[in-house]
Amino acid sequence: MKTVYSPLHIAHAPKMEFFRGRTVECFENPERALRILKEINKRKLGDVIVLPPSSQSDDYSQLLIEPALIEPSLELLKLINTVHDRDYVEFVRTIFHDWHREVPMQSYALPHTLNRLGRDNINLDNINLKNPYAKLGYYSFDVCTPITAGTWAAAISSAWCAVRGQEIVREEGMAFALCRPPGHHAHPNMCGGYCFFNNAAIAAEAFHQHDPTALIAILDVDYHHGNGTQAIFYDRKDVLYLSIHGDPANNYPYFLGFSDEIGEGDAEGFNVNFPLPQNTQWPDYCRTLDRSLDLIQSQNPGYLIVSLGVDTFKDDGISQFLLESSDFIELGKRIGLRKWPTLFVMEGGYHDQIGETVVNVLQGFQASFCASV
Ligand code: SP5
Ligand code: ZN
Repeated sequence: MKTVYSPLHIAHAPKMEFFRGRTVECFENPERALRILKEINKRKLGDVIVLPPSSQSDDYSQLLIEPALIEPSLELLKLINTVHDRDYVEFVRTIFHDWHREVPMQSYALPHTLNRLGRDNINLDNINLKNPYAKLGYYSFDVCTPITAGTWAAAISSAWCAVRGQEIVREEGMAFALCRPPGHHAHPNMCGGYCFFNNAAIAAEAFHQHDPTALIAILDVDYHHGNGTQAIFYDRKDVLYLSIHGDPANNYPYFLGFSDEIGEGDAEGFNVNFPLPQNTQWPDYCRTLDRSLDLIQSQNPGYLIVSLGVDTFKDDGISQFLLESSDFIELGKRIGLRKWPTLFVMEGGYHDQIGETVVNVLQGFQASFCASV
């Protein structure tokens, strides 16, 4: 299986996030993607396609010093704009610059006041979006998603990996987009959960543009509910979203991911949540996985996108499922058995075996996907 990767993710490396009321080092760090890349090469998963940083320049070192220089191609920007509001995209592009003028000593921007006041009948004309604190609070839904000078460059190249992966899936039936930062928590107009652009949703829109009649299924196996992906496709019956995750009653993101969220209007039934209790092990997980795959099968999908988080691993730093490393091989195999053209999009996973567990999924998939029946 081919991997799509961009080294520009390294430009996004914030120092701190809030955890249990304290500041700690970010769980979501460049090391994660570097570990996965290393394991892909070690186990010879397949070619790694390294995206050039931009249409203007091939010089990574300069872009890492001056990451704001990166400009997405018009094609990529258009795709991002099908999922995200234009003013939000502009916010991601410019907020660090605004913040830096206000707080020059602080290397990352974080909101302190979130947009909760008068939420539904707010008079937008009164809000001063030129104020960086107002702007940060307006476009964020949590305070664990710091923005740095390199965040825009990294977020753009992460989305690009997903779009390029999507092209490979249409040609070859499978691909792995090694996206970083992750995407599934990002809403049309809000960042959160370490996510800025919803890479899986952007890939889904790209599939849709090339093949408007095909049903696209998104199976989200990250430990956390993909609130962003759910929100983006909640009224769409051409995109079936299913998520298996830690019960939001006691887990991030707390306010979405319950089983009675089923989609709206004629898209009822096209959003499916499977919240599972903490300490869930493979036998229960696997039953839910097979149920999800059967549900997808019943809709005869044209493409599958897997939002691949491996924070379901037993030693993950922020999660409470108990999957073993070998369970990830089985997870991949069960998906591959279905033989749908499949794009894997990297999401979460915060432990030392992130490389091993990710490649286990991908090699498991490949083994059953390529096996003749
Ligand atoms: C992409 C992704 O996996 N994002 C996850 C964002 C989670 N951020 C908040 C983490 C809060 C963890 N709560 C820990 C409870 C410990 N018992
Ligand atoms: Zn997660």
